[in-house]
Amino acid sequence: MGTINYSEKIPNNVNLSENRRLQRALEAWQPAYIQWWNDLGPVKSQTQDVYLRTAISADSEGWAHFGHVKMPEYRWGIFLSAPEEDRRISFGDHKGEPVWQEVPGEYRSLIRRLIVVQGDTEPASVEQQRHLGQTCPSLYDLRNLFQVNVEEGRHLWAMVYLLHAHFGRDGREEADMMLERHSGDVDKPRILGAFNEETPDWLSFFMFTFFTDRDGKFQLGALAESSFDPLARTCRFMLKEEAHHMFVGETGISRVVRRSCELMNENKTDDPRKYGGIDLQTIQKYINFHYSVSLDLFGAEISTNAANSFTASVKGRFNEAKLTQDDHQLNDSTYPVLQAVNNSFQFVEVPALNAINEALRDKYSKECESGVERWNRVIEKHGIDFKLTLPHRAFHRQIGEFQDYCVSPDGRQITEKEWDQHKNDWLPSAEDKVYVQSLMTNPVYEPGKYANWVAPPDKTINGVAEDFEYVRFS
Ligand code: BYC
Ligand code: FE
Ligand code: FE
Repeated sequence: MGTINYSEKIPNNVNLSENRRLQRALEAWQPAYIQWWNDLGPVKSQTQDVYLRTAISADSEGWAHFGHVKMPEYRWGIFLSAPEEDRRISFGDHKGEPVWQEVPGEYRSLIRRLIVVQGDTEPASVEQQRHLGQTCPSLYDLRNLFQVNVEEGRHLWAMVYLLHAHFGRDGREEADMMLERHSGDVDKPRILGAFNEETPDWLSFFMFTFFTDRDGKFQLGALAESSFDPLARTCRFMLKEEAHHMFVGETGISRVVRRSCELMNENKTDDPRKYGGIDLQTIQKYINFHYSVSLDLFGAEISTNAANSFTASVKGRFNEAKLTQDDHQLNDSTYPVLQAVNNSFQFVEVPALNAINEALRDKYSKECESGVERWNRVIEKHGIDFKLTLPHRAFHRQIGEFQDYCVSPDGRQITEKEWDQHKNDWLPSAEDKVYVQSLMTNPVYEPGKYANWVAPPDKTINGVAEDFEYVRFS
């Protein structure tokens, strides 16, 4: 199962050559994908030779191989985690039954919709990040950007494989549409809000990989519990790659914070902007923005869609099979959901089935919280009196319970007038964005060198030397 066959046109570990029809259909989609990558993937990456990690086996050991790869020669493929023997459904109406190798007719459109939404985010993020290579703060960062981009491209392959293999003609049509919708397109936008926002600078990129890729982790974790086994196995493999994306975000922000603190201390100032750094207040505003748009990605707090997916045994909770606190059907349990009540917010117990999205969001928020604490330790270590925080969960929301409320970062319901007066104190203003981008007008291509606004990483990739040439230009 483990080894991936790279001698085929489409590398895979699903015995693609034994299913000629499917193989031909995917080989017909492949040129459209490559065309999309050339048109909307990383700009001017065609001549670059990048030190990338490539999957060689889907086993837990040895699935990654490091080496320089010419970007146009990168091989995207189809990799599923090994099947679990006699895997049983762990939740919902079908609990206890064997998992499904084919899609049950009654759940066809439900499952297809989830796969399409998941798949749509992957190429969207590549589109959002396509210009960043030209302003990279180092070769190390450039390499990480490309690593993330090629893997998101592969995640699209993962979903397209499922559509082609299990959904016939409408699956093929959905696969084609993945390359027709584009991030920020007025006529054919990407499906979910955050994926139509811009990622115009590296601070945004680090925020995106910390906050938005982490939504990916939790959504994939819920889909990895699915009774539709091919979906579960695909998501399990994707999750292994996700860890690195979030690492890029967490360490990226940490390095920006550290550099800002260094500039403040070296120059005895509380305004690192004077010395080409990013002030902690601006970092806070970026956190406020990216956290709030990422919270929206979990859907409405109270959702019958989510209840239906759970009851149908199609989308579970995070780590569903390992949860021990209930019967995995949630018929009688309740869950506290924050709601707007009389000018304030209060927790209200609602049927747990309807609060599946909110429960996932809560787990997500906890993890974000730990990241913020780690950044605060960096600030503390420099003896600076400043704390980064996550904004209140009702702040700046476009989806769900709070979408019609104006809320301050500390969770007060305010008037629209007050919101307008303060929004530039809470979210990145046009000036902040111009400033951040002004730091990043030129790329840093010299091995071992870093832009002034960001500290070098603590560790190199795969233990290489500090002045390693992660990217070569030809
Ligand atoms: N923007 O009942 P509700 C990743 C729609 S990220 C726009 O709450 P549900 C990645 C919703 O579609 C992970 N629309 O919905 C990260 C629904 O529309 P319909 C991506 C939104 O189904 C970085 C309606 O509002 N994967 O992998 O409970 C880089 C009613 O809402 C939004 C997934 O999301 C929004 N933010 O929950 C690369 C997993 N939120 O159907 C990659 C698959 C909601 O009534 N998707 N709506 O027309 C799902 O599980 C669900 O679709 C959602 C929504 C959790 C997103
Ligand atoms: Fe992804
Ligand atoms: Fe990701």
